[in-house]
Amino acid sequence: MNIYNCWLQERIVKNTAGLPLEKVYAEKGGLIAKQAVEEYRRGVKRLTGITPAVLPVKAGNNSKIAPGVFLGTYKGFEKIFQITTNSFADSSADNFTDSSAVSSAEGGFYIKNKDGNLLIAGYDDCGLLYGVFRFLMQLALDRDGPFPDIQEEPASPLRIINHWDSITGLVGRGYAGRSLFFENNRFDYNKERITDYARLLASVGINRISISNVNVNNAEKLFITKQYLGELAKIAAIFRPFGIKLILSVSFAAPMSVGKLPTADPFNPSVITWWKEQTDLVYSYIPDLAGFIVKADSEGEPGPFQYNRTQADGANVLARALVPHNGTVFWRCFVYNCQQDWRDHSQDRARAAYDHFMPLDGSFDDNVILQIKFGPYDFQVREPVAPLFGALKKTRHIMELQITQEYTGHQIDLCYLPWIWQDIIKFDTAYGPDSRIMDLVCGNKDTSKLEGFASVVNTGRDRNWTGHTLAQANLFGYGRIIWNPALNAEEIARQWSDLSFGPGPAADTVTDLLLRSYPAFEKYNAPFGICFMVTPGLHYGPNIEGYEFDRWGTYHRADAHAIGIDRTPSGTDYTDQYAPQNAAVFADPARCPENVILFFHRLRYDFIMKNGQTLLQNIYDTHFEGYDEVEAMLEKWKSLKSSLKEEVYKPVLARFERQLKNAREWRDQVNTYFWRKTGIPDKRGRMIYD
Ligand code: GCW
Repeated sequence: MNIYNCWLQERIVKNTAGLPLEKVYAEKGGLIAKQAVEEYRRGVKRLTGITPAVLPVKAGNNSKIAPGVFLGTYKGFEKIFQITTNSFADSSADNFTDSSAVSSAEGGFYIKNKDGNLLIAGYDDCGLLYGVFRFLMQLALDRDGPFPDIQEEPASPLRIINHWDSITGLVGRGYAGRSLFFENNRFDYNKERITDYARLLASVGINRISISNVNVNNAEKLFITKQYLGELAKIAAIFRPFGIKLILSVSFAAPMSVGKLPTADPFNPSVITWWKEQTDLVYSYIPDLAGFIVKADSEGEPGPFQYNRTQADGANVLARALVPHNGTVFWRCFVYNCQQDWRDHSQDRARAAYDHFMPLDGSFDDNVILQIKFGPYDFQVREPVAPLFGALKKTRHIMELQITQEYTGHQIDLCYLPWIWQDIIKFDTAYGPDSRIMDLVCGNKDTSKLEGFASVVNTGRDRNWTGHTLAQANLFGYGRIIWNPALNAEEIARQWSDLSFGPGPAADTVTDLLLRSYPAFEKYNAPFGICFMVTPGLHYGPNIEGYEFDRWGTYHRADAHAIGIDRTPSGTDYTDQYAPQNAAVFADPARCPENVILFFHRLRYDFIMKNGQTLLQNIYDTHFEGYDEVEAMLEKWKSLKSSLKEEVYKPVLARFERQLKNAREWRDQVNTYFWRKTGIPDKRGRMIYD
């Protein structure tokens, strides 16, 4: 494994299917289609050593020419090979006016064996690009036997990466070195590296990217001005051939901070005009910009509340400026009171997103997309799925995930995230039939407004991109699972390990480690969905009462007898934000899933759980087990010493060693905390410190 190449390793494979790889016949196409041909050429060279000859496809009879691989579009191949693509969605995508509203047919492709040739066809140019990457993935997996026919369409039209990078070079919640794009208060990047990044992202289907933080600081506010637009246009140009469009983070108060107006009130005519003119300017530099992302009225960022306007009023003023350019506003729903008083039990932060946004369903313009964190809090190790999903009927929206391991071990601890994403994606919102997140995202866009996913990414300037080399699996897994939510975490782990290490015993071991990592992490972390027992600010390592008397609204309120917040009708009634069936399940401790039971209930420590043991004993047990698991994982990694290159083996070893220390702190601090509170010993007499 070469740590830089991630899942696009150079490795000679067998081509047992005997594919005619040497000749590639390419239909004439645009920028992205040309990139697809280039990716075919590079990929085949990387996997076979062959440099294919690129020849044009000729209309009419191709039977006389030497067999080869044909790259083109459904339409083209319909004529040449009489392949009908009825099974695919029709071209109704053309009816969409908004650049971010794509039908799921867009990006679709098929790979088909035909008379000794292999055809790779896209519904559109992006589809061809994805088809080529899918073909290369299959080739790299090096399976025996004939090459399979494959046909895919992305489940999620929007597959977005958000960077939280700052122009200073610092990456917000970044654990893989400095920014790939910025350093020292300016754009500073290696073009070749950004091209490689675009390739990596496109190879797993990413089609939108924002490169700077949603907290828009001073210099970043000027990204929408002439001072920086030229630089941004250059970045957009690197991503463009890979089918990835730029999204720009903007500040709601830009009319003041940038435009020097006395107000940013969305109803003020000069504010409306300012946004229009500024947006026109932005698009004169980047005509295919996907739109703006906005964090408003959240953790100190300005927003419409200041002017007694609603979130919809705020979003719509930007949306209207974007309409002439087919642009979209991605409006985040992370709106909550971060100045709470811990003494006040009447407020519940978990309710915030739904309370703010549900009453506005239907008030947002068509080119506004709400971006909603997957859970009601903030990317915790385990949270229930946020109740806006399934409930929103008239407003386009996407789900926000976090690949960067802010609360899940800082890319020091191994924590394979598709494990939890598959739970989220399979969650049934219980609004009628076919109402799991995966059904909603795949559903008819007239009835389901869930259009995809955005995720805060885990990459930086570290040579291996992700700090922890095995955290590459999370970036890969994000792309794969949102492309096809029917894939399970296990298949994805296997694919990633085989692609990265080459199929074989090392890949088997790595797959096993990935799959064990999330359950282990969850066990030694905050128990049963209680959330926020992390070190404040840093968010690595335990601090059981770190947020307990603070302003952030994330309390567990443990005393000598009980822990948790009653979010049922007898408490804050958060459960009522869910569809009735789910509300009933969550509100009933006997039926509530145990991995989130402490999110919904205040329970006594002697509450008996499904395994017949008390809650307290379960807390003790999981924390001992979590630590033991990490110990076993470390040993397992050591077994790979002789089969891996040092640059792969050693840094991961060092991380496992740090993880073990971290797991020990978690185990002992959590166990001691509850032992001190309750005075009830561990039934099995293991060591709990006083
Ligand atoms: O998770 C929290 C982070 C902040 C972040 C915020 C957000 C960009 O601690 O660093 O700010 O969420 O999502 O807006």
